[in-house]
Amino acid sequence: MGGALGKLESPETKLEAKMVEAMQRRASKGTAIKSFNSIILKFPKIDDSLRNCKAIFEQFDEDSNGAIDNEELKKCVHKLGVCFTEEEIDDLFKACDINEDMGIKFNEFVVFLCLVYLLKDDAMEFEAKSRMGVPNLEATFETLVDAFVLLDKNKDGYVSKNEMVQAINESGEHSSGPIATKRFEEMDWDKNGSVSFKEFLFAFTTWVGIEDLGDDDQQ
Ligand SMILES: [Ca+2]
Ligand SMILES: [Ca+2]
Ligand SMILES: [Ca+2]
Repeated sequence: MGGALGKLESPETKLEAKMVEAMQRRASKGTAIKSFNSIILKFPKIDDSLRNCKAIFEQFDEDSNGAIDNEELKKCVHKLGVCFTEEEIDDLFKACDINEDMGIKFNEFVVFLCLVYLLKDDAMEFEAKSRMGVPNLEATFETLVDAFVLLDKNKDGYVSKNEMVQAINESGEHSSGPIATKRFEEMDWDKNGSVSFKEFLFAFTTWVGIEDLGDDDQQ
C-alpha cells in the first residue's frame, strides 16, 4: 500500500470501505474455486440461479415500472432482515444504480442482493432463501465471492489487471494477455484501473446475459 497505485485503490465511500473489509475477511477463509476456467464452467448454473431472482425483483417493484426506487429498496432491505442504516441503504442504492437513472433495474438488483450477502457479518442471517423462495441463491453468491477471491491474489479487495493476467495465465490460455486485458476492461466500469467486487458483479450479469431480462425499455 501507499505505492503509486495507493490513490487509485483507496475506497471512495464508507460503503466501499465496508465492502473491501468484508471481502478481505472472506478472502482469509480461502476460495473453493481453483481456476478462471472453472468459473466459466459455472456460468450456466449461476445464470439460472440469478434469473430466479426476477420473482423477488417483481415483488419489490411495487408499481411494476421495471425499476426499484429508493423507498421500495428500503422495504426490500427490511424484508431481507438486514440491519442497515438509512445512509447505508442510500449508499447501496447509489452504488447499484450504475446507469444513474435513479432506479434499480433487474441486473442492478442482482448486484444489490449479492452485495448485501457479502456485507452480512453472518451469512446465516441472510434469509433470502427461506423468505424469498429462491433455491441455491446463497450458494450462487458464495460462488461469486469465491471467484472474486480467486482473482484478487494480493487480497486488497480489488482485482488489478496483473491479477487478471495471472488468473488467465494459470488457466493455461495460449494468448492470455489479450484475453485478460479484454476481460479486465469489461469489468473496470469506471476505468480507474482496478476492479471492485461491485464492478465484477456487473460484468458477471453482462457475461451471463442477465441485463436483457429486466430491460423493458423501448430499445
Ligand atoms: Ca438504474
Ligand atoms: Ca488485488
Ligand atoms: Ca474500477
